[in-house]
Amino acid sequence: MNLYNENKRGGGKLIYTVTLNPALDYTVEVDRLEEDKINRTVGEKITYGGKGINVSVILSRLGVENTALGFVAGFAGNELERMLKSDGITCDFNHLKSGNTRINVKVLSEKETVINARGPEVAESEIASLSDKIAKAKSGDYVVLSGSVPENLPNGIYERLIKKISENKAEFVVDTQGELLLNTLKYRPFLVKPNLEELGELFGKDIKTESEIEFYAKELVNLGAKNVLVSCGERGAVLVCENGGVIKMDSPKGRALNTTGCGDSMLAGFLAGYIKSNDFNSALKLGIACGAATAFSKSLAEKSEIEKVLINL
Ligand code: TA6
Repeated sequence: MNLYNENKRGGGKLIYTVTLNPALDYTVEVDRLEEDKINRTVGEKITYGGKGINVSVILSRLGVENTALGFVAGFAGNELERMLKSDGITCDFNHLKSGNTRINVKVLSEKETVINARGPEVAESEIASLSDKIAKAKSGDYVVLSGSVPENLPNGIYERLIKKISENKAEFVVDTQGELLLNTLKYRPFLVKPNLEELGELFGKDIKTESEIEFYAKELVNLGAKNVLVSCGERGAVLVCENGGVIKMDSPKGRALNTTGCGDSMLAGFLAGYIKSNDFNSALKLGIACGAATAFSKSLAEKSEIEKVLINL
């Protein structure tokens, strides 16, 4: 199945992902997590992480040429880059002079506990250098701004990068939360992808029903987003378009083994699908397939796993 135009150039469009605060994800499994106790693991793994990086990995596995940009630092940053390059991911990271790329911890037991670290300090000169790289994106290209930002960077950092992107008429996509996301809307992002919890947090609401999802997604369109993709885990996703169109798609049923990177996989699949077909329905279908395939896998889905899900959608 030709998931994606095998012509790597994707019709001449370039995609850059920007992960200002990437991570190594350290996932440990314990039978029953007990506080104030020594908990012994029954399983552990270290994977590359960070929202934009996960998008780059899935895009690459779909055969979509892209470059992963962002800040890496220290031994963790070097290892992150080594792991990505050994998996054939094209990276052009800025190596910071001090600090360490964060190591996020996920503890799997009867529940799932996630501890996301803050990340290294980033100097102004490094921001300028990254901004120059992003300036290469031209009309028809896409820049995906994804994830949290290191603590010392102002919440306006995304706006600063967006101004550079917009100068060259490239499109941009945002997957982050709170004020960081809201501040980008006036610049007309092609797509924003909050999950259900993030959408609710934006409006101080506990959003549950489909009509609430649709209502608040439309609020984001009214605030400037061209398209809003709300990822709803095993419930699937809702896409609200600037022309008023709404597309809802259920996620296929299956045994969920992993939640890390499902939203990032959905975003990557949607973008890959849209660039190939220029059609929101097929884009959403590929996005749903990627998100579900990652959920059904122990880590980010391989192309074969995505194909298996897609063929049954
Ligand atoms: O979406 C998955 C993931 O990228 C994990 O790899 C983990 O590193 C986390 O999200 C980072 O999210 P944050 O919002 O802190 O950038």
